[in-house]
Amino acid sequence: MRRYLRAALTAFHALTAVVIACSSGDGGGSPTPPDTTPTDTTPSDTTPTDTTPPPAISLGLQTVTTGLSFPLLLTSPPGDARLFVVEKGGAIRIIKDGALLPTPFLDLSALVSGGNEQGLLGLAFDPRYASNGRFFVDYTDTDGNTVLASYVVSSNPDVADAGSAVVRLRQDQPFPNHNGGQLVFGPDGYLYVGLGDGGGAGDPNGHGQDPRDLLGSILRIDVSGATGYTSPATNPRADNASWAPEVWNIGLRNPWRFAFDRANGDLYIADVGQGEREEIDVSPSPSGAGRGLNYGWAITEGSACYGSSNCNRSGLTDPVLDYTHADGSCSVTGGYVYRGTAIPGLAGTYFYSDYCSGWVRSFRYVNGQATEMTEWSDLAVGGNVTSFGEDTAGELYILSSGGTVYRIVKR
Ligand SMILES: [Ca+2]
Repeated sequence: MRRYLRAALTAFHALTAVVIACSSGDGGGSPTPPDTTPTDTTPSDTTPTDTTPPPAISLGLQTVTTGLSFPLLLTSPPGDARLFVVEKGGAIRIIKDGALLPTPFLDLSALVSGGNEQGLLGLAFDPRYASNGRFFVDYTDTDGNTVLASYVVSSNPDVADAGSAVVRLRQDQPFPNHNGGQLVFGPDGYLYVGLGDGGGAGDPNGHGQDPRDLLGSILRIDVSGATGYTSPATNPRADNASWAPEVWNIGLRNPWRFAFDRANGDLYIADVGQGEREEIDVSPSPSGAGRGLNYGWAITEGSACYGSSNCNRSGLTDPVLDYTHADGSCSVTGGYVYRGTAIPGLAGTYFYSDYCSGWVRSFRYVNGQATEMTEWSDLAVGGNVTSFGEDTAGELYILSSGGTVYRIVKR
């Protein structure tokens, strides 16, 4: 069953978040409610501006595996049929020929911290993984700081070499929350790294708007060497010396998943809001795929001024879509643009969710607008949605905090 989003927005979801890996809550190791800063601007949820009906497709969930511990990410090396699933506690698990392998591909549980928004948060396989066996992880270490490290596979293709760690980048985290953690290789071969604003409520240190530091940004770095990284000369610093060499864009609070449309290179970012609004940003490839953009935080939260009825929006890029917490939503979970082959009618459709509400929605980005905004009631997992996944064929998955991986299928 599918329905237009306008009607769906009236539904109330009473789910309550307790442990949120990506939330607007500002607690550390214990469950805390989201901090709410009052604002006197309450524009309504973004509503469809295009009435094109969504595709006449019925979708459903196919259970791939159960019993995982707080899965946060699913990905695959290029051309590899296996599914690699990141568990928050530090393990990377493999689903091979439909079966969850008992031995983790890699277990970093001794290295990671365990606060609500901490742990093993990101995984990306080198585009040349088939030949170099290299992959990258992002986690918060036992001191709560972000570590980006590379590893290589062992002689057993289902087990990584745990002794092969090369730390590429470290970032101090002033607070336990808002650690970002997404790692994605862009179509240009560079590694994109998501970092939140460093945490606390309302960005107390102003990292979101500061291009000189790495927090509140997506970074773009070259990790093709055996150690360290370099910053591409084509990064925004080329135009503005005040920007740190690594920084690709600024004004993000906690990008809980971003992805490139594998067909055209458009960048989709889901940025978690403070206490009022969740947003999706789409930055087309022909316009630079987010290069040098300022997504607004903490001047704006979603489409509204943050903490004020007025703000200076000069130079800010507004989201293509935002939604409020009115229905019990709390924290956006960004997904992927469907580019698989099993459901051709979904081509170009971007899926996303909300951690607390658990609904699954989609839109198609056309001419700068979100169109065909749809809520897919048959894709609701009945719990918290931590993340989406994309396999090498472009098929999409939904991950629940309860430990189940679902594949989106046609019914
Ligand atoms: Ca924003």
